[in-house]
Amino acid sequence: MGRLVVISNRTANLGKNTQIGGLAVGIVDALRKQGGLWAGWDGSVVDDAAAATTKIQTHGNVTTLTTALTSEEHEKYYLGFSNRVLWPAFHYRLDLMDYRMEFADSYSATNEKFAELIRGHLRDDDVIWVHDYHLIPMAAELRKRNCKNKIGFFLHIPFPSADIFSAVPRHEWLRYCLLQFDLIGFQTVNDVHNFHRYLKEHSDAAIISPEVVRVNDRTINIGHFPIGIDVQQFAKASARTDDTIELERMRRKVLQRFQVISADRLDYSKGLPHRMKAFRKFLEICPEYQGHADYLQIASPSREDVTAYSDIKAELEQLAGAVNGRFADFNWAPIQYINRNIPREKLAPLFRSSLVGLITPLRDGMNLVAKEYIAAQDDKDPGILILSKFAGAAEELSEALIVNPYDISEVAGALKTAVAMPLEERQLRHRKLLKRITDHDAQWWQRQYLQALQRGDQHPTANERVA
Ligand code: GDG
Repeated sequence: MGRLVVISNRTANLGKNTQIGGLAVGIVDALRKQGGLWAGWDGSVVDDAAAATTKIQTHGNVTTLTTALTSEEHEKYYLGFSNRVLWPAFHYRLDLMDYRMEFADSYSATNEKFAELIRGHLRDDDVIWVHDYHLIPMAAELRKRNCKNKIGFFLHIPFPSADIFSAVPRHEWLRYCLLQFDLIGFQTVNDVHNFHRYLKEHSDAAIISPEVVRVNDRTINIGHFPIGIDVQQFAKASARTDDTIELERMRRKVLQRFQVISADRLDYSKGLPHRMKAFRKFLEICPEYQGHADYLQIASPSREDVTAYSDIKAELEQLAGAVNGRFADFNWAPIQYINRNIPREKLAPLFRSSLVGLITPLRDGMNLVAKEYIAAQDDKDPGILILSKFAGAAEELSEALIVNPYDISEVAGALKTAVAMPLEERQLRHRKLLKRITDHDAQWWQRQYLQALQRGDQHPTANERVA
């Protein structure tokens, strides 16, 4: 078997003592097993192309190949086409899409630059796995450079409905690029359906089966591969004692209080204002919980150079202030809002000490926080997950309280149900959820994907795979 080559917008730091989290877990695991190369942007921005040096670092059997973006690429490829066009559109926010021709041109040119850099490091038997919406043209660019390797793509964010995707300027070109991959992996069955429907309505691709599409002389495999987490690692981290969190937990116990927790990147797709309004509604309809319910919202800063992100930040600050102003007492404030990145080793025990995980994005490819919240629970006294039906995770996590995040009253009602839920019911739901995320963890995800990519045409049906 050849090496695995992963290409993603950012790479993780593989140096010693770094805590790897989120989607990097599965990727690192696959790279270490198979040995290989991880290529992407090093996170730095330089004034001009001459200053963008390539860095090659080796950690055991994994090499990272990274380079800088120029300020123009950062502005147009990264903030522009990736995060002002594709991100909002794929999250159903055409109103926030800000298309400019130079964004698309830079997106294409930057993919070309990465392909050119990576091509020189490829071997004939490498298997290439490209990640996410920043790099849709990567296979097309590599094919232009005579690369005949198996190339797979995995989309971490939702694939929107056909109408929405067809509203993205240059969607025909994006479709052409997607169809240069050998395997296109999505998070959910719903994403696969959306992609099929788009192909049926907007292309002459022949849909041979739910998993196989043919265009001209190319056969492309399609599948859904719900991403998972490292359940054991997260559970272990959650059980570690953290003095300040433990003290807070005991204080709440004495005062008969409980905590509701949310942790997200501060992104408009995560539905944070709707969530705060739902918590406010909960305090209105259940006045008996005033003085007893603590809502902790951790919102780590994200893409602050994009206007839509600074707008949502201001909206949240205003909302948290208004709710606290209305309900707080001298010894209690309902909302604790943290707009900072919290160390990973604190997140897990915070999840464990919270009675409710309130995860209600307006749209999300998967949502790893929902799975992390489950992994962190104490099975003797587990908390309850309230989950948006528009998170990809809702397809798997049906024992959560599934809600429509746009319906503030429904979410407030789910909070009421959650906090009053008997222990036996919480345990029953938790057992089922924990089993599901353990069966479908990060390793399972990368194995399923890579097996499908390596097998080519004959990969099993989605139902067989998930069974
Ligand atoms: C994209 C897709 C898909 C959050 N706050 C802090 C922190 N986090 C960590 C969480 C989790 C990760 O960041 C967020 O992952 P999500 O999946 O929830 O969301 P996105 O960042 O939008 O990820 C998403 C994912 O890709 C994977 O395919 O599920 O749908 O949008 O791991 O714990 N980590 C630390 N401090 C924080 O304050 N350390």
